[in-house]
Amino acid sequence: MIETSARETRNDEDTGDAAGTSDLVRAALRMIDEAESLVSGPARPEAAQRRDRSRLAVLRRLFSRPPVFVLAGEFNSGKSSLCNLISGIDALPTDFLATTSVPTHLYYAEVSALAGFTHADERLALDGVPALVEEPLSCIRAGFPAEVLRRFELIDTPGLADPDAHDGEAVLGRIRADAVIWCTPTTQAWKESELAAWMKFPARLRQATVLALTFSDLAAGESQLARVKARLEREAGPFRATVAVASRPGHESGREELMEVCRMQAEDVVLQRIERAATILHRMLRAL
Ligand SMILES: Nc1nc2c(ncn2[C@@H]2O[C@H](COP(=O)(O)OP(=O)(O)OP(=O)(O)O)[C@@H](O)[C@H]2O)c(=O)[nH]1
Ligand SMILES: [Mg+2]
Repeated sequence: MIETSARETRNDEDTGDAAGTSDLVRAALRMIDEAESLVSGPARPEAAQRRDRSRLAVLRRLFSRPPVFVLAGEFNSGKSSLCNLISGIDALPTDFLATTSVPTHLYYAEVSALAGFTHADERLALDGVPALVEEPLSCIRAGFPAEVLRRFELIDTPGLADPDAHDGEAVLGRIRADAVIWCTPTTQAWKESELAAWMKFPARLRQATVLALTFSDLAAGESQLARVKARLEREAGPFRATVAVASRPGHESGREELMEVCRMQAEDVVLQRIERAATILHRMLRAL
């Protein structure tokens, strides 16, 4: 069952400030529309028009979805709990035993929608995110009316170094994302094995990584937390930011700071998309 909770009310604060980014996206889409009318001039050969229109359709798709953050880290590092905290919905099972076994993509939908996809891309209806996936699913897609998911989507992943042998690293390699939230537990932060796994990400994703120091409620006071954070900022990364968070119900903290950093990272992704679109449009229109 998908449970909604008091956390949902927190989404209110996430609604208003998406305007900056969506203004940019709207402007980019207008630019693409204008380019379409220019490339569709009657004097141009039909084949050239078709080719340019299909390129413009690819560009439009670039702006049809918000940036995607993948939550990565070792097993039991608090990834699913953090997904729930960010989205404000207790969508994902979190337990020392409820191991995430397939990537779960959370996106905005006006009405909640949940589906599993097999490796042959067959769609299976689900009535909740299962704690243990028995069908041979390759991923789960879960839509929720959580405003924050309009600004960026989240993919929860199987943990790395899992003794139950979910091949987390292979799964991570197949995921298409724009940015990373790497979860590392405060009490055992940033092990060699994490560094090794993170280094396998392409540079583009390493540069777009936010390090979430999870389980910060278990730190022995603020000073230990500050020490761990300072050590990581000095010795690990470089990351976009290092943010201490706690997702334990009733002891949550750090969500606002994490959201702010993720919003800025998501805006950077949108700006990069606009730059890419502008370069392609410029080339296309110069050739007219
Ligand atoms: N005290 C505390 N417990 C947490 C926190 N985050 C998660 N937990 C607990 O730690 C356990 C594991 O959390 P999950 O969110 O399932 O961890 P995960 O990384 O998704 O685990 P896998 O899917 O197995 O890789 C659960 O019992 C959570 O309730 C936190 O910030 N503080
Ligand atoms: Mg999990």
